[in-house]
Amino acid sequence: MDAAVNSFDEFWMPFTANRQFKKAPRLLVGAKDMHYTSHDGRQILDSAAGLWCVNAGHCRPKIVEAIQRQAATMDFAPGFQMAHPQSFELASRVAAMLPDGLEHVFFSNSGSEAVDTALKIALAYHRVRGEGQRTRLIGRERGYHGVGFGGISVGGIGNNRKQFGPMLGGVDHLPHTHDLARNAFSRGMPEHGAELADQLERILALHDPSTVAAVIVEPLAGSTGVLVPPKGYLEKLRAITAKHGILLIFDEVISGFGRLGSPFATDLFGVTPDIITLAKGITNAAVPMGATVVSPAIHDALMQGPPNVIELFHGYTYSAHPLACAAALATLDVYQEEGLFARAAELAPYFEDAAHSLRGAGGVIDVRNLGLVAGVELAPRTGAVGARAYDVFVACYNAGLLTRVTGDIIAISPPLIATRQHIDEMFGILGDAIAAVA
Ligand code: PXG
Ligand code: PLP
Repeated sequence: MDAAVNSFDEFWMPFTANRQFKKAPRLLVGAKDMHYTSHDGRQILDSAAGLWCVNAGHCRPKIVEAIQRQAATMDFAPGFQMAHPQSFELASRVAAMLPDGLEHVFFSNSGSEAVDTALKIALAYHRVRGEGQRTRLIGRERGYHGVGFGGISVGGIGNNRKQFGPMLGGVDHLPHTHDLARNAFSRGMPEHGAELADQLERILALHDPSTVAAVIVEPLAGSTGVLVPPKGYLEKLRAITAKHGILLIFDEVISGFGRLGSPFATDLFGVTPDIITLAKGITNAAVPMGATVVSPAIHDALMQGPPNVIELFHGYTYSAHPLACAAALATLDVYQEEGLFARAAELAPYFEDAAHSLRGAGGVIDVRNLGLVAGVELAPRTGAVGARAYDVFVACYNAGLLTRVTGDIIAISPPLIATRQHIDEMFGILGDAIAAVA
């Protein structure tokens, strides 16, 4: 396997300590099903589904062939005042998978773009209905909604915001729901914290509800380190937003496509938002794609005015790119044919037990889980937040396991094709690494 690199200087790596990485690079050069091949020829078990996105496992032939076929048939078709058939087919398939009330699909190329699209649609919707004073957006502390200016504005991760000035005006944030004192070592949804949703009423009273366009949350927060919603919390957010005519946006970029053992988090929690954002698993990550799915009320409100006038002045060169559509259609076939969402649900109890076997390991202050996602939180080293988990990540990688680390939390979210043996191996290597690193 040729993994020679002439120079590491020019490529500015995303969300990476570039200088540290380039001194001891970790390169991946191949992938198949549950494993990567590293540049030094090792098999690396993928407990992160890449970056929470390769839900059907790597290089699945059906998806590979669909992309190859599409690339040879029609590489690109303009999407403005033009279209290609697969874009309509995919939108119908995605809408059919989602609960009633989420029916119209706007395509983009990433979760960040799906989020910016959702925020823009929310503002446009209120304006077209004569409620243009609804301009405020409410996110949540520790929320991750990508890296666009809209996404970091409603996002709640300090490091992702501090370098970039004032961002969007008129944004406020709900408190996060992480509560180790009351909820540590919860299995599934934590008992405590539903009342945190009532903070929304406080924020609305401050700004007046009539100025607020939308509330956006991840139903299960992934990137910040796996925060499972407290029992009753999302229902409260839904009730409060509905009461005040405010749109509720669920960012399901991670929680969608089977990660929680249901098609989407909205199914599992039985709470239907007005807008949902998707990306990652929609194409099994084989081609970048994002999607924003809206209710008929939002769509229909914007389909007004003279029919020859563009209804929404928004779109990306690569919206509904033919290769992404081909990859997505094949991916949805694989999910369906192999029953992968049900498989995730079946595996979830075994996965939960395996994750919680780390309770009591040195420095582990919490294990939390839902579906096929788990977060293992370590006590930070004094004065060096994140250093301990980073060392665990490197130790795991050297022992043949890819994990994902944020702060002092290790996230495990394997492809949904994982076997019990893979799960044993994942938590075995992770437990050893935690013990070794200390
Ligand atoms: N919303 C949510 C909920 C996400 O998790 C995005 C939006 C942005 O998607 P794009 O495709 O623009 O990256 C995400 C992405 C991690 C990690 O392990 C998480 C994400 C991306 C990269 C790393 O913390 N989530
Ligand atoms: N910048 C320039 C100069 C462009 O011409 C375009 C698109 O035509 C863009 C940015 C936006 O690119 P995209 O549509 O791929 O987001």
